[in-house]
Amino acid sequence: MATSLPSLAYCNESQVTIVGAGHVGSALAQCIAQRDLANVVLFDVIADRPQGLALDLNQARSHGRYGHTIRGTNDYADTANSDLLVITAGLPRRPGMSREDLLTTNGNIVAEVVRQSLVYSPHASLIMVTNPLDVMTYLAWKVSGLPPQRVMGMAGVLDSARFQTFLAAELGVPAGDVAAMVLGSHGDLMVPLPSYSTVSGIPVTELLPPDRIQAAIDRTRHGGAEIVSLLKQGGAYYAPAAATCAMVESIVLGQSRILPTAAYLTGQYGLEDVYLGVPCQLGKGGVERIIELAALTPAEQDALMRSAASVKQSLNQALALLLT
Ligand code: TXD
Repeated sequence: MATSLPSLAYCNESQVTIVGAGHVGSALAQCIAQRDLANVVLFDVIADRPQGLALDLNQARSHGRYGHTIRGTNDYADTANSDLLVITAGLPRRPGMSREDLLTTNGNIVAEVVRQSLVYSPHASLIMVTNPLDVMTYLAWKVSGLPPQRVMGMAGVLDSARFQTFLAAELGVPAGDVAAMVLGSHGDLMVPLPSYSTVSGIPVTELLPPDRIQAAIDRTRHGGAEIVSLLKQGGAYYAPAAATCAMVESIVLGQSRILPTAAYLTGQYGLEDVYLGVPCQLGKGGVERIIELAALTPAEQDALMRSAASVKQSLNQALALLLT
């Protein structure tokens, strides 16, 4: 049984289903609710958990002014007619585990939840969050049969936020003044771009010595693992939820923001048939435009190639494992 309270008449009627009411899923529901972006359905296989979270979130509403509904359910039928599906279902990393260790387990979960959710919401777009991100996004796209513009992955917004945080700390400036850019895969081979990262329009390469930029890059690369090892159980969820919420907002409100997104490449950056983090314009139709940065250095372009090669290798491994 789904829990429900009525929405207010002024609200836009977009519906976002979050599949996986775990740490990231529930924090994302809260973020969407607090920004009053859309009606939210929280789905999970654990009996009663999403219903309990939805009740809790509904009771938090009395202190805010948001009027969309938040429902929790274990029945896919209650997710019907969603405009956007956010998939966070799967297992998170435990200390010492790589994202690739999650390949088969999460591959099977992702394939199942994508198929099931699309039965009830065939017109939805899809944001993948489950790790290993770039591989799971490709898998979700394959299983979905949707045009690639409607299937994308969240990682670059989070990795850029981490880079932004560490650059701000190095510079002693508010993190909000830093605009940072990280491309490539979600993992150790991500590609932070200092020359495309700025503080009030000034490239950080003009503000920090190379060794301090490198320190921020290294910490960004291991930003997820640093939190996993501190928490001992599970991984980061507040920043991942906030990053996903920025993508949800741009799509649901048709903002057409440019956000680093795992998108399907068809020749951009010399790469094809792979999902990889690149700057994209996100709007009502999903990925509206993929932006090719014209001034990558040869080292950055090489790093992007290495990143893509590693994603393709994991993808082939995943497809082989899932098909046996
Ligand atoms: O940048 C990024 N993309 C990421 C990715 C940042 C943070 C977390 N990242 C990955 O998201 C992480 O490695 C995991 O693969 C997912 C979810 O992380 P979370 O921390 O939220 O994991 P939880 O708390 O274990 O929640 C997962 C939920 C849990 O409630 C399970 O019961 C549910 O997923 N689950 C399912 N729901 C629906 N259907 C099925 N089959 C299912 N299997 C598990």
